[in-house]
Amino acid sequence: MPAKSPVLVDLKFSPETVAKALETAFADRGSINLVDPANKGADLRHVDYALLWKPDADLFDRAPNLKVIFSGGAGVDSMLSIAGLPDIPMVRFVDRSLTTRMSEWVVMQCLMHLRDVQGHFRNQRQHVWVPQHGPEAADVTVGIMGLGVLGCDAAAKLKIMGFNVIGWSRSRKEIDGIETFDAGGFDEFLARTDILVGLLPLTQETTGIYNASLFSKLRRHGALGKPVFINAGRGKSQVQADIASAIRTGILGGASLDVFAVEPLSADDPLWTLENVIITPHDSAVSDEKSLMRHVEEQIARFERGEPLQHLVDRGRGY
Ligand code: NDP
Ligand code: OXD
Repeated sequence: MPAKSPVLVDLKFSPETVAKALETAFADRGSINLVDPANKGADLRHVDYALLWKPDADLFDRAPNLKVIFSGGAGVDSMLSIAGLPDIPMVRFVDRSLTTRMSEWVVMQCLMHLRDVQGHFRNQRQHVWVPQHGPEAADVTVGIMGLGVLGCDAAAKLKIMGFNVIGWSRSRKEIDGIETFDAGGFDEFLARTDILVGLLPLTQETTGIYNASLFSKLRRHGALGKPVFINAGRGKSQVQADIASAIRTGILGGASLDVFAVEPLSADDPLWTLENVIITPHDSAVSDEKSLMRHVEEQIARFERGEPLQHLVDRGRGY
């Protein structure tokens, strides 16, 4: 039997992190850790499978015989924009742990705004005692844009916390206990939303979708007084100047942002210091490297058994 081709791994983790995860992965075929400077010039012509996150543009010239590409992340916008990307199947990362972490972040942000945690922090710093009597979750409607793997899980967990949850996606979804909308119902969806949660992939259609016009259509005078914007999808889907301006003018009462058009967010960006804006450094749901390797092993095993790959990227749709 011919030897199995090693898996090429080029991720944006440190060489040590990748080496550690590879210690227990791909035992039957081996791997090439391209993050390790010692392997920079490795011969990649015989490689069938590559696990990648934002690789160098010449990688596909160096590895011309790839059969499947595995994305190191759930979002594939940066992978799809690489020049010379071969026309072979691409599998994105779908994982229980990543999904769980994202839902933790989304639920936490919704609760932070519901219970005005920022206001309590301000009072605490000034040693002032101001009990608040805000609304309960059931008085607040969370509208989720993107009802995919992450949006659906977040919706279910927000429901458990008592929020009224509605959702919007390209194709209309049937989800128990959650009212759903498609493109035709966009304005109605926005008009009902107190807290908007963005869990969309970045595509041509979703670039700049979170903008001043959208913010102005969110429900005003709901239980929170002013609407709140939360985004953990992709930064280029939001117009950051519009977020800053909407916060300053009171169109938005707050925001939680995990993703930015340019990352890291520049130290002098006004978003850092705006009242009621919570910033996290794109760590709402970091891919766990061991889970990532396990997921690739499972998909390669399926592929080699002749079974269909799961979580395939649709290049036409862009996600
Ligand atoms: P999925 O592909 O499972 O879901 C995407 C959802 O977005 C689908 O419901 C899809 O609609 C909807 N959608 C896409 N385009 C449009 C559009 N033009 N109009 C309306 N709805 C649209 O993705 P995931 O849930 O797994 O992940 C979502 C995104 O989250 C990723 O692409 C990534 O950018 C981001 N992410 C961020 C992380 C972070 O750490 N901040 C971590 C992981 C992911 P339909 O169902 O009809 O196809
Ligand atoms: C992803 C991410 O897409 O971490 O997985 O942003």
